[in-house]
Amino acid sequence: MRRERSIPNHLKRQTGVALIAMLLVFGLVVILVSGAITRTSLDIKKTGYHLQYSQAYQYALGAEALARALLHNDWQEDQKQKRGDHLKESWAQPFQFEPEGGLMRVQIRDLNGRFNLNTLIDQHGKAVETSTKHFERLLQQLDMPIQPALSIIDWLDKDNQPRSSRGEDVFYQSSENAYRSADRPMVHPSELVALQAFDDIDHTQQLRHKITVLPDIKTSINPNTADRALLASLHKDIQADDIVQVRSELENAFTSNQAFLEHSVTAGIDLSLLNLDVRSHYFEVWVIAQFNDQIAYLRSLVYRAPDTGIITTLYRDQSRNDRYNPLLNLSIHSPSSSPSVSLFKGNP
Ligand SMILES: [Ca+2]
Ligand SMILES: [Ca+2]
Repeated sequence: MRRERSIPNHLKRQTGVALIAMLLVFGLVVILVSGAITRTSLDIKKTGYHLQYSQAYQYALGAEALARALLHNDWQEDQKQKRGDHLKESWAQPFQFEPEGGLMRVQIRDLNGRFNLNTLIDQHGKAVETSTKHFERLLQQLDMPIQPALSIIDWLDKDNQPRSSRGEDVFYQSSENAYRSADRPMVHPSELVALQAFDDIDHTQQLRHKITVLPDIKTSINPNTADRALLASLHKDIQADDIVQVRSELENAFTSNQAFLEHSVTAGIDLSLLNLDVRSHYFEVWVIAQFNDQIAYLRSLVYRAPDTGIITTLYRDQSRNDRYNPLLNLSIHSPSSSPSVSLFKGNP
């Protein structure tokens, strides 16, 4: 009888080692391939998000272009009808569009209806007394201390002589994170936080809703769009509530500077030192645009030239979570009642 030859032990061990090695290689290949698949899938997702965000941002830019067209058309109508700018005009109403796969919400704000902090200094970087007094009256209207006006002027003016205990380098360099005062016009309203003029952060936030900073130190205030507090700050004898009521009753508010200055609401009040104009030139365009899951935020500062109506975008800010974004807490009417595409007619 033939006996089967048994496999020698050393050969059995070698077969086992080869099997384990093969399994290890196979395992390694599986890990590498699954890693590559995961990375590729993440890359595809990332690219997808990026493309969606790009589309959302393009929608935001489209919304800004629409706002610019609206403002230019308004200028043309103002020229024809000899009127200024007021809050019942179509540019002042928030609106919403729903393009394919997305959503665009837009709100235009008139910045000539706010106090421009940069008007506190002149072209030589020196404080302007009329503006200082005006700003102090505004702070009083808002039940705030007036001392911070001096800190703000210290931040803006060219010299390094403190007008207040919270001003100039001597104050900012004693901070834990030392820095220096700007000594030039502000470029963003958030500088208000850096200059620490107010003890109470609520005052800083409250003031942000009332002020602006524009790249022009001689801007005017529009009595048709200024709010009650700003109107009341124009002069100690002015009755802001009367102005608000009268302008809301008039079809086109005050249609000229003369109409405002000769109206009974300003009778006997000398406003000649103030720079008032019922036509507005600086606007901010707030946009929230969505495409699929991605949302783009945009705040654009635009300038409308008074003689040509040509609109120039001066800067764009894409900050998310901006607490001053008016669109975040706003109910907006549907696209069916929003301005029509005829807006594009006559766009510069
Ligand atoms: Ca207008
Ligand atoms: Ca200074």
